[in-house]
Amino acid sequence: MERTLIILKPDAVQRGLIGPIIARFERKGLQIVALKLTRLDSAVARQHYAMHEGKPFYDGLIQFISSGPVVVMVLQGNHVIETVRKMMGATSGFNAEPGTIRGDFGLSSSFNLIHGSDSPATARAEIARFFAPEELLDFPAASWPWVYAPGERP
Ligand code: IDP
Ligand code: MG
Repeated sequence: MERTLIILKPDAVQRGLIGPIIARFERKGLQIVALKLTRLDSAVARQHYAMHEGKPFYDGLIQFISSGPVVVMVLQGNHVIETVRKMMGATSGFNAEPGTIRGDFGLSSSFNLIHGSDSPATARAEIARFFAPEELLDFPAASWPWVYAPGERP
């Protein structure tokens, strides 16, 4: 099964949106296989957002993502990377469709609540950045027989 790395950014934590956001993923049928509250120092933040270095919003982004506690977690499920990206919505809360996390909870293009990996290769690198292998729990979810039809089941 596919895995993806999620960060609930400092605005989500400070606004009390950890529960409502995680609830959406649980209701969808996705499985949490790793989870922690932590804080990104600026070295980790720079590594995580290295692809945006040089862009006008880069310094503000590093400042923002390291400005307070974040929740990092790994979600698992069939097609989880694309599923989560759809659930997140467009980068800016103003543009994001209602029904998405960013569309329902935010208005900003920088304080946009959540990060989700954008490809399998990125997900592998990002998961390894935040979790040691033994922190990833491999267990059959009790919901699987009802979330997935027999042919789709892990
Ligand atoms: P994504 O999070 O939807 O994948 P990216 O383009 O990868 O969006 O940008 C990474 C993060 O950088 C965004 O989530 C947002 O916090 C910030 N960001 C992106 N574009 C802008 C912008 O135009 N102004 C301010 N911040 C931005
Ligand atoms: Mg991105």
